[in-house]
Amino acid sequence: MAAWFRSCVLAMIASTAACKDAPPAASDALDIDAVAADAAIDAVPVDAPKFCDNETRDDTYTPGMVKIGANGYEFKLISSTPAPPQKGNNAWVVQISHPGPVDGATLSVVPFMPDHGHGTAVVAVVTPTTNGTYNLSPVNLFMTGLWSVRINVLDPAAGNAELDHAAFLFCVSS
Ligand SMILES: [Cu+2]
Repeated sequence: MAAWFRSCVLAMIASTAACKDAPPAASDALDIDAVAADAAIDAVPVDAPKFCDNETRDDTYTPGMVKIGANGYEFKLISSTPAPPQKGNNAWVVQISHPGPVDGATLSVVPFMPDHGHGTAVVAVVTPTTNGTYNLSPVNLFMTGLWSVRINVLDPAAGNAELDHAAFLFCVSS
């Protein structure tokens, strides 16, 4: 959001200045908490608790985040849609490298809730693109809570024996 619009909203909340086309002076917004302003803009209650607020075991989603498997494969989460991952179906793009991009890999995707001891019946379809990149969809996180999404690189020449794996940990509130 444009800074001037944010400042404009802040000014409206504060009722300290008329909201004009021009950006208001910064002093108009000095007493307004930025979090409260964001919440007001999004029409979300400021202090609405989220299930994941106190979760500390999860990863912080960042586009391009990397996990290295025990056998040296690199798993890069290029993107998640939506981002960060949310409850329900997500579409992921991952890049596998070892050390260069690995095309033609056989991947499997295993979402699992460690606190509940279950996964999902919805199987992610793996669609290779180029440069070691694969589309995984849907990554089904159907329940609120902590999910481990394990990505396995398998060797079809050896009965799909696992070559390496990595897990991304995300908590979904809604
Ligand atoms: Cu569960």
